[in-house]
Amino acid sequence: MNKQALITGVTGQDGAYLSKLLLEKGYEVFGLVARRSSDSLWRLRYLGIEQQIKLLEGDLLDLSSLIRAMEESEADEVYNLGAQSFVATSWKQPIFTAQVTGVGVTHMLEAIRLTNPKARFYQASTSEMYGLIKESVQDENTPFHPRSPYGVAKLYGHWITVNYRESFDTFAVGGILFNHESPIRGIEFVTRKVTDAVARIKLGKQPKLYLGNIDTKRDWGFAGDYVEAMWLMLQQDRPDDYVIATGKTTSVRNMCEIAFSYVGLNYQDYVEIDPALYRPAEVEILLGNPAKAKVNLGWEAKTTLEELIVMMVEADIKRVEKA
Ligand code: NAP
Ligand code: G4F
Repeated sequence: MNKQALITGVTGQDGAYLSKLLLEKGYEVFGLVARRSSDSLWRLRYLGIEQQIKLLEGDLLDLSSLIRAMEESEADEVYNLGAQSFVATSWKQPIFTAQVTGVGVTHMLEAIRLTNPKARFYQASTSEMYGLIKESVQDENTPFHPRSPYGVAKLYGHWITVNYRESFDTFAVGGILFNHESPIRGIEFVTRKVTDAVARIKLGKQPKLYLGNIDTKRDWGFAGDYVEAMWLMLQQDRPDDYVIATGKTTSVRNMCEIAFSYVGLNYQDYVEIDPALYRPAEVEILLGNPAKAKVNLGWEAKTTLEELIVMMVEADIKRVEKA
């Protein structure tokens, strides 16, 4: 019999790629969708799967809607990807971020405990929890020191996941994912902001690109690779936490160089620094060690940063040409 999966955050980047993967594996996929006044299904359409997802209305802030979603989906696996996920916004809306990104995790765990305690639970934890890094390469044993209200909320979400595993024997895992991107990444995140600008500049529709701190470094991978790791974590004999990363780090500056040079431009001619885009506290560098995932899950990143950026620039050129 086919398995059922419930995905919160199904309209986001990872929700769309994970839905596609699970559909390919024969799952019945239910997606929790928060009520929005404008279209939020464009990513599911982009991947050609909108009609195959069973959408359930609900919100991580509303426990009763999560209980109903658990009952209606009869989910064997729950992937909690829903969050206020943009770090910069978390200083402007710290309480909202704490509620959705932090306490929302407990709402989902409670809904599982009250309806189907045997359901397996994936929590979208993050490398942002390392923040002011304590080790030059971060793994599952590296201490955390979050640097944003988002990171703090995610740390709560991570520990409540561990706590339900230890308290109630919930099959609950925390995937500590480093930055991952794709052509359907939100435009506010730096990779997509850059690839979109490269397309517009190349096609004569935008003169400059304004960025904040371009000397920070991130361990960037492709979202399509990373959702495979989420699924693998829930197929193991016992629940555990895993770092998912490429093991390589690159500065925003170098990422710009890769993107602009792909269309024959020099980033230095177009990128301007806007101090207003600097963050109150910054995560200077992230670099993950995915060794445990390789050994236990047989997972490793397949797509290089260069391949990822080319994929994103090409998709943005097509979009801008069509617009
Ligand atoms: P995303 O594109 O920003 O998607 C976030 C999703 O959460 C959207 O579907 C959004 O719905 C939904 N959401 C927001 N508030 C909600 C609420 N109150 N109730 C229910 N759903 C709500 O994020 P992503 O990049 O796919 O990331 C997925 C998850 O992984 C997030 O939890 C993120 O924090 C975490 N993460 C991401 C990365 C990364 O590099 N991408 C790395 C580590 C961890 P709307 O579309 O309606 O707004
Ligand atoms: O693309 P970003 O906004 O991603 P950030 O802050 O690393 O967070 C992303 O990855 C986390 C995993 O580590 C996720 F948990 C989180 O949900 C999100 O998906 O910024 C990357 C870097 C930062 O250092 C930022 O200061 O780029 C720098 N940056 C420089 N100029 C900029 C800009 N970031 C953005 N968004 N916009 C700029 O103009």
